[in-house]
Amino acid sequence: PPEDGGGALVVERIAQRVEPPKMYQVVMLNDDFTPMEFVIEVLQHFFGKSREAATQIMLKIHLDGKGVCGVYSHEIAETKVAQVMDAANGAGHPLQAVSEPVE
Ligand code: NFA
Repeated sequence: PPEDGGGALVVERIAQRVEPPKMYQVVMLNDDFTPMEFVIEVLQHFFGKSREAATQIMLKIHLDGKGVCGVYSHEIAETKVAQVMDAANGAGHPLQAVSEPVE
């Protein structure tokens, strides 16, 4: 009969490295037409921001040209972008959002 090397129990140890999930930031772009109030409401509704935090982010986008609204897994980030674009489209505003990998 075949020998197993003498051990009744063979323990195999597998070293496994798991990468942290890649994260994506949702970035909103400034434009000259979307009302500030609309941007604040989008940030509160879809990104869970307080009125105060939403106002700061909106002003950052207004002054710098763009700003990060939040950081999420790929699927959630894509959903946020679609929600922003749908809301903006529905209201007739040109507001744009994109998602990009962090780092
Ligand atoms: N720049 C827009 C305005 O002056 C406000 C705005 C802020 C638009 C952030 C888009 C993003 N009405």
